[in-house]
Amino acid sequence: MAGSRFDRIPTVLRSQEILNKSFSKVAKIMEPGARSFEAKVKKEVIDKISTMEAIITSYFRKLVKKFPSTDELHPFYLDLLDLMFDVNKYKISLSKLQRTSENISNIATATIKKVKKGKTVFEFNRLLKGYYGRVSSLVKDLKNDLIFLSECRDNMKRIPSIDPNLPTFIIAGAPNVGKSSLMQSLTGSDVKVATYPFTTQSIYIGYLHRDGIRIQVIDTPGILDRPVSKRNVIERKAILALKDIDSVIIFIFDASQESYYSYDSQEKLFNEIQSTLGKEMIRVQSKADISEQVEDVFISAKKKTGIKKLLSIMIKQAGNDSHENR
Ligand SMILES: Nc1nc2c(ncn2[C@@H]2O[C@H](COP(=O)(O)OP(=O)(O)OP(=O)(O)O)[C@@H](O)[C@H]2O)c(=O)[nH]1
Ligand SMILES: [Mg+2]
Repeated sequence: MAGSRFDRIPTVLRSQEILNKSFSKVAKIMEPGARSFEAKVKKEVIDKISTMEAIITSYFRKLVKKFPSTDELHPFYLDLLDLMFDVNKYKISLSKLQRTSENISNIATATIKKVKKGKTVFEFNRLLKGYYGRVSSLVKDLKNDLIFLSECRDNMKRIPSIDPNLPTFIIAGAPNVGKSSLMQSLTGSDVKVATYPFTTQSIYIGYLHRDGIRIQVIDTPGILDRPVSKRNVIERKAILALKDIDSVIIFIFDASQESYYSYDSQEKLFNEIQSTLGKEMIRVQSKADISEQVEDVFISAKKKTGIKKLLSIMIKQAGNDSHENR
């Protein structure tokens, strides 16, 4: 399976787990003897307050940092996330984590100040208890946000890792026309498999390097092989997210006897994909070894003919794209 670009998001603990973790750390704190019993307890209490603060705030800061901010996400990912969960709620939950983390720091600082001024063990313990109470309730207030973010993470990990900034070619065409065979000829073994959200399909993401350019090729079996209008709403939206990726479609026609689909119906699919995705399309005819030529670009993945011509078209296209991006 291909790693998702969201693989680095850490596990989201539950409120109670966060508290248990920090309480068990804090319980181990023991200061060596000091001038007096009061001085020893004072040191321990201060240590407990700042240790608890450090554990919890560093965890929340890590979450806030590792969950991608929606402002930085490419529209392709944002569109898919939007289908998976409430993106606004996601933003709010993350900012609550941020705010709680700041609150805990402030409370810790204020409490430590009071402890420093305090005199009696009774006072220290009362302040510590008060601090624990406030921190616990702040963390418990995040219960639903943490559960929600954990679900977001599970969903995000299922998104295939497509690099929207690379020159990209998406292979489309009716079933069995030779999409995967062409992919194999173009990219060799540098291919990752991923499931595409809301479809039962896998997509294959491959790379090739030519003239210092890295090119991404995506094979979409079962995704762009029948009219998008025949999909249910959510499947259609998931497929339409591909629109966000600046790409060119390599559309494969099969005119051989093997083909299950008439040339006419393949032409219809071509038009349908062109109008739904609104992308530039390269017409490629496959299985040259067993077909009569119809299209200009005529390849055989089996006999490795015509691939060079297609590659040069792709490289030219990719070169143009990277010029525009400069
Ligand atoms: N003779 C010949 N057969 C080919 C060629 N390319 C593919 N095939 C055959 O056509 C069949 C389908 O090839 P695939 O590459 O799996 O086609 P696909 O479009 O990926 O199929 P789906 O993913 O099922 O839609 C296989 O039996 C291939 O061996 C070719 O250039 N020449
Ligand atoms: Mg295939």
